[in-house]
Amino acid sequence: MTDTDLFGPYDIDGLVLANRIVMAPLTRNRAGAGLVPSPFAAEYYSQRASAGLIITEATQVSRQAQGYQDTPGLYTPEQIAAWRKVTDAVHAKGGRIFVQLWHVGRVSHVDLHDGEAPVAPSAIRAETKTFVNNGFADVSEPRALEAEEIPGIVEDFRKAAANAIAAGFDGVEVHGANGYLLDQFLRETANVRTDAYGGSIENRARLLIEVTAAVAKEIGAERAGVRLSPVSPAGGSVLSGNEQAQYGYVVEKLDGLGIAYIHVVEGATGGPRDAAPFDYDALRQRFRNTYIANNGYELDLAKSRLSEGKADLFAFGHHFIANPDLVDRFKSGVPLAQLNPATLYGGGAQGYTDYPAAIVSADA
Ligand code: 8OZ
Repeated sequence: MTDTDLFGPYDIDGLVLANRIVMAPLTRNRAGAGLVPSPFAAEYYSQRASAGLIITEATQVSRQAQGYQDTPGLYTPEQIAAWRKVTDAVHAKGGRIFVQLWHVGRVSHVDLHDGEAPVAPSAIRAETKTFVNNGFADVSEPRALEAEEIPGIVEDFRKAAANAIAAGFDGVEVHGANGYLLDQFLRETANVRTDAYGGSIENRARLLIEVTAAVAKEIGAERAGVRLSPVSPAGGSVLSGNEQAQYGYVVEKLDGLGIAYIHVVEGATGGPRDAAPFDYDALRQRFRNTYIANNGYELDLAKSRLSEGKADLFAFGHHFIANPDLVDRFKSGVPLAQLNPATLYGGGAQGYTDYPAAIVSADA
């Protein structure tokens, strides 16, 4: 579309979004028994349905994929049924919603896996913490995945993508960012494999590309996106200096798959945008479809980057927590509310569905 208004519609391969503002995926640790999305999730997401696109909190593709307590899954009939309530509520308000699918890999804890080690490309522990047993703990020592286990991981993503469609989602975002399994495979500092999944730029990208290809084949490339965070230290990621080449290759391959979008965390996730030098424009140039920009955006920066043609859509994370009506506030200039950090992770409705919309008069 040639329209470059942040508040105007945007068409991703036939899926029309009401505007170019995206709700970024946000982990809130409120899943219930059986890791079904919380009973409040339908209300929470539908309150935010005026976003052009909602991307859900990261959602496990399997039991092995879990790394934090009370994060939801999409691999059981109960989880599919509970997510259906969420997608119905969002669609009833005219919104669009993709589910973000993840496998955490080494960012996990033995207590979430009956005492067994989390899995990773290589047996290298991440320097990071997870939320487990109602507190923060160092992540556990992982074990390296056997080559024979890798097709099973691809299959878990494929099945979860099929489940996403059964649950009424408009599409799927593959979580390839923030130090989780697919990101771990991309980095020399986490992946020292000597098989087809390590040792070169092409080999390190293989799992992400295989997963994305399987998802795209299952649900249609036009319904699949991928999130990347080339230079973020999130999840204990350690940079090697070859990120520009590694991610350039990844994006070229994703372009070849014809997927709907890449969603790029620019800089350190939730931190400085200039955490490390990186040419994001070079990624945008290599990808013909939609580029979603994320991290540290405010309204002015989004408007200027849009007018410069640097991105198509802009994902806002923490602003959407305390401002369910973020799009209206941006349009009308109503000041943004600040979130309460104490209610970010875990708990119930408080700090989740009780942030009010600002009352904006019809002619504002
Ligand atoms: C914050 C807390 C736990 C998980 C990510 C899924 O960084 C997350 C996450 C964020 O992508």
